[in-house]
Amino acid sequence: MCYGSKIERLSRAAGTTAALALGVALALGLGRPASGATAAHAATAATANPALQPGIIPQPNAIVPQPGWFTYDSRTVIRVPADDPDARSAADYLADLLTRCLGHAPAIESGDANAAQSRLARAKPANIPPAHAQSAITFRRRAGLGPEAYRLEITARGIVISATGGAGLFYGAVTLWQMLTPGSGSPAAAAQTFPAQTLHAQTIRDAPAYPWRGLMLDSARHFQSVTFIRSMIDTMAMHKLNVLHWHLTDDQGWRLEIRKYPRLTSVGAWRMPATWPGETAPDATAAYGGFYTQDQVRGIVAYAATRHIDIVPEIEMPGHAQAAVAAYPQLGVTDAQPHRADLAVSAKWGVHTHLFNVEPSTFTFLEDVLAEVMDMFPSAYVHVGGDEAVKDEWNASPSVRARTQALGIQDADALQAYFTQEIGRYLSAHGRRLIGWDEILRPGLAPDAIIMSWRGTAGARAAAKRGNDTLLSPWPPLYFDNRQSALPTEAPGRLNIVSLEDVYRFELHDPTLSKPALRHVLGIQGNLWTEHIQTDDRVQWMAWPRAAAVAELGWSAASRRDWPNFLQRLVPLFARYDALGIPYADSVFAVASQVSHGRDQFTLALSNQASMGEIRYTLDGQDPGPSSMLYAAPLTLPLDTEIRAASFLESARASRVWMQHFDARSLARRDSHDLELCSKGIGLLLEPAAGSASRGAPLALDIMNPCWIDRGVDLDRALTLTAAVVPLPFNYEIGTDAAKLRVGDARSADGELEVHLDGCDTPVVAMLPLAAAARLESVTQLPPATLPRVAGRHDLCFRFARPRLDPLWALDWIEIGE
Ligand code: TNX
Repeated sequence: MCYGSKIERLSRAAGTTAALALGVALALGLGRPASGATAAHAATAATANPALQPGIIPQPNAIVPQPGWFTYDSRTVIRVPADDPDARSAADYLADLLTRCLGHAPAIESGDANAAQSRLARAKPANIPPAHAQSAITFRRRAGLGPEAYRLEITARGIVISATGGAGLFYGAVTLWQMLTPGSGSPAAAAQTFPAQTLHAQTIRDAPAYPWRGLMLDSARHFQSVTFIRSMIDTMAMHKLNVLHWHLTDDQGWRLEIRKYPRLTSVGAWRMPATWPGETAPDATAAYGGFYTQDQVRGIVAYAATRHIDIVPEIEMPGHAQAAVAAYPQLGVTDAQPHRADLAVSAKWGVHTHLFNVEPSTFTFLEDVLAEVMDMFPSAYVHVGGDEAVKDEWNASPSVRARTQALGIQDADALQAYFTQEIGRYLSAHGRRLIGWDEILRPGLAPDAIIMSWRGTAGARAAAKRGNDTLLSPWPPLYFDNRQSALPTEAPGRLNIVSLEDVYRFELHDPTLSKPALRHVLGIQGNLWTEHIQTDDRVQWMAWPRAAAVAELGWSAASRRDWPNFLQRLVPLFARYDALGIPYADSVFAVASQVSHGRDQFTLALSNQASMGEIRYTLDGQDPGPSSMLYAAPLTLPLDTEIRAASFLESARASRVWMQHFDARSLARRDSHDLELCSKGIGLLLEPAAGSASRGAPLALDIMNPCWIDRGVDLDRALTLTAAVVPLPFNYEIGTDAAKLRVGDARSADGELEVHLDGCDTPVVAMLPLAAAARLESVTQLPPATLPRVAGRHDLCFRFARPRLDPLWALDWIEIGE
């Protein structure tokens, strides 16, 4: 129902909107009075069936149905008090969203809204005010609510959004926008039904459970545009998320202009792409990077403030400092063994050993940096990282050891605690609070320091018990660099699956904590690490809707959270995303297929991750609609069939259309997603060089052991194996684990793809030399090999025998045919 840029939505069946709009309206008891429903009946329907309440995310904490209906139409106006810029800004925001979704902007009248409202309140029901006065959305202040709380009162006479704080007014606007866009359907259908929005009278009393509802964005590993950061802020605001934790520095890039130290960005913001030995070395123009100027940052911070989002900057120390040390080598541990002459901004992922040193001059540098950071970011908090600071260099350095001794400090871990305390003191003296990853939780930590718990929730528990404030962002459920499903449509990232449901079911409440300790839990945050997330669109795909689940965890009381109900509310959320052009993952409702095939036909089982709603399909090349064939049981179909399918919830399409053509060739091909990985070392979904981003599904592999298994292959006939492979740079810091990897077992200079029968340590039954692909950067089909004839079905294991660690080989697909 929202107007947006996406043509895709126009293809939705025209009937869908009407059916959904009607279905929702009736189920909600939101139909017009003429429908015959009594107010009392409608009220019971709404309370008795919470699953059918309007698609508000996060779920409000109290909704009380009232008698009557309010009609929102082209005469509706928005009223704001004359001298209340927050109310004006909330009204503008509401008007903008409604314009984009309903094609109509209510006029905003500025005046003494409080007085107008009390006149309205005095009017007796019989003495109905003139039509234009009936249809007003009024923003006004009300004393005594929390800073983010709001009240939304819908009566036949008008809508009043009241709050004590500006954020509350804004959140009331967000809720009302969602209530006015409850369906899903095409913009054309919305235009037909407008003006005809009827809302049941009700009172919403709402306030967040936690003050910190955050999203962390890593702009260091991959850089996102200023425009994108602003759009991310917009989307966060639509979910009542209120903290953007901005990860601005890391080993692979320093992204923030610091005027006193220009090399941090002239050097630290750029890195050469990873290559493998033998790959053509790129020239300097291939450098990857970018940074945010101070002016851009101030603009972003001010913009976020209008959306009631606090931006908390993160400057990593003492580890994850390679880019800074590359820019200013004197900040590093120059006398560590072996001395690193190769300092450049790293293009490798993983944990690096470069740490800041602990000289007074380095603290001066860090304080200078933080002074400029505090000048750009008015937030009460500064995040100083502290994670994964491996102490190899500190332990190996005579000068660091000498300084440690001089300070009377016991060991390298205690030295990091000292480091954090020094920086914390500096921040406190400037009125800011230090936040760090849970590694900073050490004896002597200042009581006002905040622990961000990422290695599970133990850090949060310990911090809260100790009396330190804490935030929950544990791996894996709140790590959005993990994929969301096993579907080949997922973006590159980590192979581990963190589904929407995994996020939603994350339990923030720790029953082992006492009441006073619980008060130290400030909230929750999803973390978007971007090692493998190269583009802005993919950042969004990884974030939404999982960050919508975070929003609900952080906002709604535990008693208001309900997974099936959340799924119902997701359908209109997806429609809003579509309309506003926000890329998102439909993985929870996307159609998944399982195929088995015979000679002339194949059998197809369909499902969705949510196991909810209906799957409807077509075989005639048309996109499925709510009255297309209903999938009930596995389908047996002839070869050369194209099938399209989608999930539907109450007649509304809940997923994108899945489409697949099945013929002998496609059925013979299995890609890395269809195969099983031999091990679970470091599972990633990767793509070849950045330029090949448009190829099909990313490559699924364990970088510690590139090896795949195809189960139950019928080898009764003489069969040929074709495989497509690609070399990838091994750009991972894995420390001493590198020595454990199996390499150097190749028979030729470039290595081979080996095929083993029923196991991976059995003798090789076929071998495909890699020479044909070894000097290319793209996916290459190798010359075919013949498989042995063996009776019955067998497992085939595919593994790469390679002379060196680098390049790392990935299998894109195999084809087994006659
Ligand atoms: C660990 S979580 C890190 C990050 C990585 C992330 C995902 C944390 C505090 N540190 O540096 O990006 O894993 O790979």
